[in-house]
Amino acid sequence: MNYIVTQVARPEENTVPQMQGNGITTVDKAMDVYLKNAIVSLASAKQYNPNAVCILSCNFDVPGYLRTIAERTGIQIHTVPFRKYESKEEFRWAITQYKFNAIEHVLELMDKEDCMLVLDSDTMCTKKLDELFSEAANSLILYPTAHSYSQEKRAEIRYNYQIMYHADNDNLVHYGGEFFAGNKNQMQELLNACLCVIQCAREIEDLKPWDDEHILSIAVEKFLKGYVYPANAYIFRYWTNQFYLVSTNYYYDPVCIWHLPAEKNFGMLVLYDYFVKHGYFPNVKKSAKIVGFPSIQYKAWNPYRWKMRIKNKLMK
Ligand SMILES: [Mn+2]
Repeated sequence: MNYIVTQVARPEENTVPQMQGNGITTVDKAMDVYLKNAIVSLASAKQYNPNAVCILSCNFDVPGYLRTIAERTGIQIHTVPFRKYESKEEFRWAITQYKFNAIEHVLELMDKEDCMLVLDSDTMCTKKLDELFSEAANSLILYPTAHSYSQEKRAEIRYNYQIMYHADNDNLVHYGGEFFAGNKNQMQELLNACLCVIQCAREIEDLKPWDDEHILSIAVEKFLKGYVYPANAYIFRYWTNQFYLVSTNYYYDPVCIWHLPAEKNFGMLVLYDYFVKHGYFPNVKKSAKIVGFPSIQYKAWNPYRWKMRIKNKLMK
């Protein structure tokens, strides 16, 4: 059995930068957006993987109308409290630690041969996940970000790693928190390693604010180095706002999961409305337009290249 898991935790205050403004005035409104995102994530996964068990883990009561849509789609909503894996509440991304509670809960439901895929709520699945689960049956798969040595967040993780474990060097892979996949044993080992790192982090006062990506990256470096395979063939983090970091890999050599952090309150809601109206999601090309991806059209005649193209033609 394959489990696909997404989680939404309710904070005291809404501190996520991409959720400021745009009509999001209360935590309730922010939770509505997150839940609609989570329904897109799991309903799209269910569309292509009807046999997978899709679980939405929440630490609060889901409003009735969203619960109805989720359950009609075959998404199970599980209430899981948020305590054991908490970060410090004043940290801006502390709420993302909740995914460890969700993982612990789903591990209890799994048999030995089952696999788990854990996703952020702001993701969309566009293909069958058979290959991903074949790989996850043998190995832990995590998403290495493309951040260089001094990139701000990676540098903070390196700093915390040094303070916590005084390692020979501070090099480590910065793993994204939007994707975890593996079989039951591997996910349990990863969770145990993460809990060790969390307990260590809680005891040190002067760490940089830490979240799931700190914990995960440090846990792998310290305890699971060499056991992790990269998820880059399966997921990509697309920044579809002014920081326009995108790719045509939604179409060519396509990844099966789109992570859309800048679309939480935009394209993801358009996809949600489309799904509620039609009962299925638009095809890849239309979905790509909705979330603001670049065209797949190759521009053969750009002004910097035309001379070479004419020359090459004449040489034939
Ligand atoms: Mn995300």
